[in-house]
Amino acid sequence: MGHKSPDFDCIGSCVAMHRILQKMGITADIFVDKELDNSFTPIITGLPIYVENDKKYDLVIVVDCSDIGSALFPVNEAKVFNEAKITFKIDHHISGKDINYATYNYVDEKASSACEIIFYMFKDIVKFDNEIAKALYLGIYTDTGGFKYSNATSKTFGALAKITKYDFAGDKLVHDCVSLISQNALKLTQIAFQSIKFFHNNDIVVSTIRNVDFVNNKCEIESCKFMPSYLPNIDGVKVAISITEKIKNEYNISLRTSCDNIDVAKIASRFNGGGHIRASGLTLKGNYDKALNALILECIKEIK
Ligand SMILES: [Mn+2]
Repeated sequence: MGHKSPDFDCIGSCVAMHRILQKMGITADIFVDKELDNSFTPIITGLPIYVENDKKYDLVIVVDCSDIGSALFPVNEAKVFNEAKITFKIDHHISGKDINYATYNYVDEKASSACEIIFYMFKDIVKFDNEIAKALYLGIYTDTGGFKYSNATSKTFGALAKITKYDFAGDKLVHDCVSLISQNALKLTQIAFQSIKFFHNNDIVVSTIRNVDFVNNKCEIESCKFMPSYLPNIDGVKVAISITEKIKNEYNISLRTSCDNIDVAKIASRFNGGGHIRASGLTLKGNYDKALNALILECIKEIK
C-alpha cells in the first residue's frame, strides 16, 4: 500500500513489490484508497488490487508514504496496516526521514523515488522481468519529472541502465500513462490556465480548479496533473501552488519550487502535509479565500 491519491511512483512501487514477492513465493495484495483510473492500466492489469477486504495480513509494506499520521495516509488502509503482524516502510520523502511508524523503516531521502529504492533493494535477490521493469521505469520517470529534476542522480541513471535492458517501450509507456490527455481533461487544463493569479510581487503563482469545474466537465482529479510541473517554469516564480477542489471545500494542493533556498516540504508540513524540498503536497478544508491566504502567508515566510 502507499499514500492517498497515489501517483505512478506509489503504484509502480506497489506493482513491483507485488511481482517481486510473487517471485519469492509470497502471495500479496495491493491496497489503494480508491479505484485507479485508466492511466494505470498498462502496469496494473490482472493484479489483485483492493480498496477494502476483510483479510488480515502477516506483513504490510507501505511504499512512498512518509507518515501514517498525516492527511496523506488513506483511511481505508489504516485498518489493514494496524491489524498486520509486521509492517515495513520503504520511502524517499525527506519530511518522513525520522518518522518510524512501521516495525521496520527504510528511508533514503536521496533516492529519486520509491521505485529506485526497490530496484536496489531487490536487484540481487530476485530476477526482474519486463513487468517489474515497466513499473519501476514509470515511477522513476514521473518522480524525476522525466529525468530532469535534481533528484535524478548517477545512481538513478545506474538503475535505469539496467531497467531499460528489459523488453518494453519506455516512450509508449510514458505516452499511454503520463502524456495522454482526454478532451475533458484539456478543458480543465484551460480553466486552470485562466485561473492563474500572482501574489507577493509575482513570487507566488496560483492555479485553481474548483469543484464546479470538475462537475461541469465530468472530469476526474487525475486529469489535472499538468499544472504542478508547468507553473514553476514561469520566469520569476519562487513558489508555485496548484489547487484542485475535487470534493467541495476540500483542497488538494501541490507546492513546487525551482529555487535552491526554498523548502516547500517545510511549508507543507505546517499544514500536516509533506513531501520533498522541491515538490510537496497538502490538503486544506473550508473557505477557499481563507485557506489560500493562510497558505500564502506561510509561503511568504519561507521566501524571506
Ligand atoms: Mn515518490
